[in-house]
Amino acid sequence: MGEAPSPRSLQFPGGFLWGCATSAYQIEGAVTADGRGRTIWDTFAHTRGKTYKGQTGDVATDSYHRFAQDVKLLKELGAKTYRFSIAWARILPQGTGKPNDKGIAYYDRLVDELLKNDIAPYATLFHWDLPQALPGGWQSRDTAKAFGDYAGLVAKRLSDRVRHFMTTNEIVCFTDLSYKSGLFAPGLKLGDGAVNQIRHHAVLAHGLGVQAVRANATGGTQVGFAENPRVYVPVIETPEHIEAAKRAFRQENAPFISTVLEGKYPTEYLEREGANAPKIESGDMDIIGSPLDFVGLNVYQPEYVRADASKAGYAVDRRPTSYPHMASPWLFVGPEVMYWAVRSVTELWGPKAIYITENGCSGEDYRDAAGRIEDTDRVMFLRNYLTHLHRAVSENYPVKGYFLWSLMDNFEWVDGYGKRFGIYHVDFETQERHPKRSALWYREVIARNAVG
Ligand code: PNW
Repeated sequence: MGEAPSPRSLQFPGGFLWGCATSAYQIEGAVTADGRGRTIWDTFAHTRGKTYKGQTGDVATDSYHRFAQDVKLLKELGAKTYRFSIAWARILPQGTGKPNDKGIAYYDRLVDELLKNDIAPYATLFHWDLPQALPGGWQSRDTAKAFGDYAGLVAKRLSDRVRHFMTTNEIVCFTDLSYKSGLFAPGLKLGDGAVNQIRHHAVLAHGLGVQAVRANATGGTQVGFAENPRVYVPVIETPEHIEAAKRAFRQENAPFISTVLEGKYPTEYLEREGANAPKIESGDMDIIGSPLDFVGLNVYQPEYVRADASKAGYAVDRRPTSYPHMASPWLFVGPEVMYWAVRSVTELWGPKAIYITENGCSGEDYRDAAGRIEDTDRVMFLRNYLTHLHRAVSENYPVKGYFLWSLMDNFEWVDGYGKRFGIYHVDFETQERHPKRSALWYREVIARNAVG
């Protein structure tokens, strides 16, 4: 009695891949260096009133110049892997056309530095920074085709060293948040028909990307995508609520992960959208449903669901106003979401492998007089989420690795530098990086391969 559970009881399997994640526009800066083309996020962030205090990714954490230092941070943690993204506009400044060798060279340097330090590179091909020059952006079907060509080019140049590619990051964010609510670049508010078509172009781009990576990569290269499905936690773990959670997961993510992993749009979605349903060309669904080597899940906040007598068979509960969240008001704390994300995807579609491609939280971190950053709220958050990931692993769900968002504080999109997600603190005046308590804690997790 009174004994704390031994960390050994929360041991992860040997070879579990611990890492951190970032994305290009959020960290690189150097937006005009070496021929990089303009992206829709450059334009958007420079448009008055779009981001917190008008902040932009012009400098960010200056990782274009400081990548070697960032790799040192990863090394200090003992990280086995690093998920970063490649800026399409560095590789193809106009989105299509002639490759920019200087842009590719940056990723050569980054990848070589990672490998020199025994850190496995996991590269996302598109994390929202769409080249501005592509006419119509994701409204155009040609953008999907352009993405496929870009993906093939990157695979050709990097797959001798990068063995894992993710096509897209969070399709719902660069479609719905960008073209429906207008919160993200390019900030449009289009109608349902247009939005469904944009979503179609996005899943098509993913599929073309998968095929292009396969066609151009050296053998053994794995390809998947990183999605942030809405995840449903059964209010009580009874068979009827568990069944409700599974149904909700498939229906509420219908045009995204469900369509990709089934290779067809769920009928209920097409019926619901009626005349607004996407126009599909012959062959599209086979491309969209291209088999994947792994599924990446970005896991943050839960939804609670219960069984219900309605036709759908489930009802999503409204969150009480007292429900706790982290510094970002949308980031509700619900560690069980980690387990249910993995279990729902496995039960619905049985992917070969799952990675948690993002998980982490914002906090109002500050350096005290002694220079310490005691982010005990983040440690609490991570410890609890990882405990539930451990449950998934110990029930033999095929989770192979975990990427903490984020390695360091960075440009948090519309929240600018106002929301800090890093386990390393960044002083944006001096670009100095300092470990927060959570970095020291994560280093222990990695060293012991266990949550403690
Ligand atoms: C993810 N939401 O975005 C992104 O992949 C990262 O680039 C980002 O920095 C990180 O999470 C933290 O926000 C999200 O509103 C953006 O639920 C919004 C939401 C979720 C994830």
